[in-house]
Amino acid sequence: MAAPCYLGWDFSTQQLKVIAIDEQLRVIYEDNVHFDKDLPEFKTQGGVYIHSDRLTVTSPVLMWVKALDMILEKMKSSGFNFSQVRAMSGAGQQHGSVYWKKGSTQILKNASSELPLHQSLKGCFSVSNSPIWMDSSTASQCRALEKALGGAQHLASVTGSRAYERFTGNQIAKIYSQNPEVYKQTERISLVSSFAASLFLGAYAPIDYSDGSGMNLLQIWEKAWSKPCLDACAPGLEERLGCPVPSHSVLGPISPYYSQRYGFSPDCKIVAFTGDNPASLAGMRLQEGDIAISLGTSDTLFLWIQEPTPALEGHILCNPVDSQTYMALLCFKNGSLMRERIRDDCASGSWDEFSKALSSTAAGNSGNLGFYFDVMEITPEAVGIHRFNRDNQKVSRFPKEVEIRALIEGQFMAKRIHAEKLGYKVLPRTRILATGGASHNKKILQGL
Ligand code: 5FX
Repeated sequence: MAAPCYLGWDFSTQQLKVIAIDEQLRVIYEDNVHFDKDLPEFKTQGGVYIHSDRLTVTSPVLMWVKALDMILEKMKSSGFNFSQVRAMSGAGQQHGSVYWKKGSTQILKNASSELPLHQSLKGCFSVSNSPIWMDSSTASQCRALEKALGGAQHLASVTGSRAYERFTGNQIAKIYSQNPEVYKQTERISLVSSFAASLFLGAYAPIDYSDGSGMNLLQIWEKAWSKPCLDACAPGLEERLGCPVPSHSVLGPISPYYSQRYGFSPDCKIVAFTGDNPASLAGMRLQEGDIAISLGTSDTLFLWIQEPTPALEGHILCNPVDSQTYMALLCFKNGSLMRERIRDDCASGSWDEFSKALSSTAAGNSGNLGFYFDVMEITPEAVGIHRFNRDNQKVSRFPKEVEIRALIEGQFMAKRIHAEKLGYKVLPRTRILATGGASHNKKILQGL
């Protein structure tokens, strides 16, 4: 009998990825389908459509289904042995939503193994372009939700976050208010993660607590939908969302479609899918007290937290590994783009020179401090460059090496301060795990 293995899927913004691991957690197979490159017929850029208002951002839901067909065919032709897969789970970009038309559950269940899945499912979606996390077109729905809940802080205390434009409740409210007919035809609303799990399950998969915390709809303490939030967004929403479940729930066996078409064992188990950030927390094996920092285009910081205090900045999500605890998530837009800009202005575009400047200045930067936001920041909502000298006076410029240290120290102090506002306490055993492009720079890591 073939050695058991486990599949992990990642339905992310730009691509669909899959890995297979064996029982020693060794990666034995990896593949991906890049939406722009491999599915050019959908004409996405970076996997998305940015609409003419510059605020609305969507992705075609059938592109995700077709990507799954394509990656499974690639695995098949490379000789991957599907029968050895014991279980699978996965991650999806957070906040995005999928709208299933009335009657789709039957089509999902009875899809013919003679056809690729996207052909069977092509009539299943009442909204063909799914709103995703990059969307910021729901400002009025956000204000209405905060008002209905008695203010931003109260909404944060209930759901873990004040109203955010990308959060799914506000997206659903927009669809309902702009197109009540479409909403009426919708029998189920999935997150990208639970939508992906549904494709494998051949039935609507429940939303998990962690990804469900990114909707402005779930009471993170009780782990049940908040009635006032649901009512503020759209009528009849509870029945369209189904009951949320712990993120590690085993949902059931794989749909017969996959056994017939690809040779999966009918016993292969589908474990609930979750959001990409909660999945990273699980994958990096974070423990209480640890902080993970992903230094990418934007910087994301997430931590395991026991006693969170939801605030007006940042998000508290249910912890995907341990339903009794929480994770804090902070998103900073001015990450690598800002570091690269200062590197270009102050270090002739060279990371070496940038690192040398950090070495030549002392921690604390002799009291000089700066905040650097080229684009409107998420945490905090602020823009512009603000420099202060040791006497706390605003100044218009710093010497180059002072500027470089001010940027790095400012970015990392902000992460700590915002994390502490959410209830995080730095402990002697705190580990900081860094990932993403800029984590290769040792001098930047020393700034941590
Ligand atoms: C988190 O709140 C986000 O919006 C992003 O990190 C998405 O999850 C990216 F997929």
